[in-house]
Amino acid sequence: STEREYIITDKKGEKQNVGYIQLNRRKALNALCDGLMKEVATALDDFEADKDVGCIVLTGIDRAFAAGADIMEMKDRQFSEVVASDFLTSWNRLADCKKPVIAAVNGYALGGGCEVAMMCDIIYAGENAKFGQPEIIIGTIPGAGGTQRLCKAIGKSKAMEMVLTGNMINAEDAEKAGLVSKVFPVDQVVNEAIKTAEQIAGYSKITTALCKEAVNKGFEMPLKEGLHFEKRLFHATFATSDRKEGMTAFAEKRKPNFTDS
Ligand code: CO8
Repeated sequence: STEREYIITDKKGEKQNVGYIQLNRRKALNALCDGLMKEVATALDDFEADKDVGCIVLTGIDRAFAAGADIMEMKDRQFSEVVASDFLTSWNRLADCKKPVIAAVNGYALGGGCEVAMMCDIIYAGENAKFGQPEIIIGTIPGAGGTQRLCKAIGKSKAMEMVLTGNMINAEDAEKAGLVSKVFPVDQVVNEAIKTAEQIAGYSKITTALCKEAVNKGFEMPLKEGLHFEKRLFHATFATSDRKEGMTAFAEKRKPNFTDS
């Protein structure tokens, strides 16, 4: 594994086909400072370029996935500065990742931490996880999806309650609301995420990328357009060898041998 200043990266799974990123800024409960997000972006670049990696797991430490944007770094900034530098827009690197990303969340996922989890494709949570958008408490509002992705994930009333009160919800409620797909004991979340990631990484990487793109586009399009886009991507799979191989293998009652082409 490679230890950088704020993160640890590694490759996991029996076939070493899972990219692993651990946020590791323990002293500040993984507050997402500029340096940390830059390291995450670099790690994503590396894993996207790595032909063996088929899925990525993003996790934190037991106490915190991430306690938000770095308040110390933000507190003295002015409007003119944040606008001119398009402050925190680089975080979109995660949402734009073509390979599937699973967030394995233990402890606090607050503010930007909750938003980073929501930029991932699947969220697994440990029993101690706490999700919240507490920006209102410090005089600002969510700026990376907390008023948008959260609403789409759990509906308006629950999302409004969270962003207007700043109150946290626990893992069980997050699962009930549909924010996370599964809850596990704290010491098992990462392994479970890696297991699912290995399963996903076993499929054709072209197909998983198209599948992810179809789901995500649906959030941005009217249903009719989304269905059209989906249909075209479905048609596009017929231009791949992996589609032919997958269906042929089924007919021949054998395992497919995908070549990502
Ligand atoms: N930023 C910087 N430092 C932090 C942060 C943070 N978000 N959260 C915790 N820390 C630091 C603390 O300052 C403390 O440092 P030190 O030991 O040097 O005093 C250390 O981490 C441990 O924290 P606590 O002592 O507070 O630990 P507790 O167990 O008492 O409390 C909490 C844990 C509840 C998580 C508490 O730390 C807390 O409330 N943190 C702030 C949570 C928060 O408000 N997050 C939202 C930040 S705003 C945001 O994310 C806006 C996103 C906008 C994105 C826009 C993108 C375009």
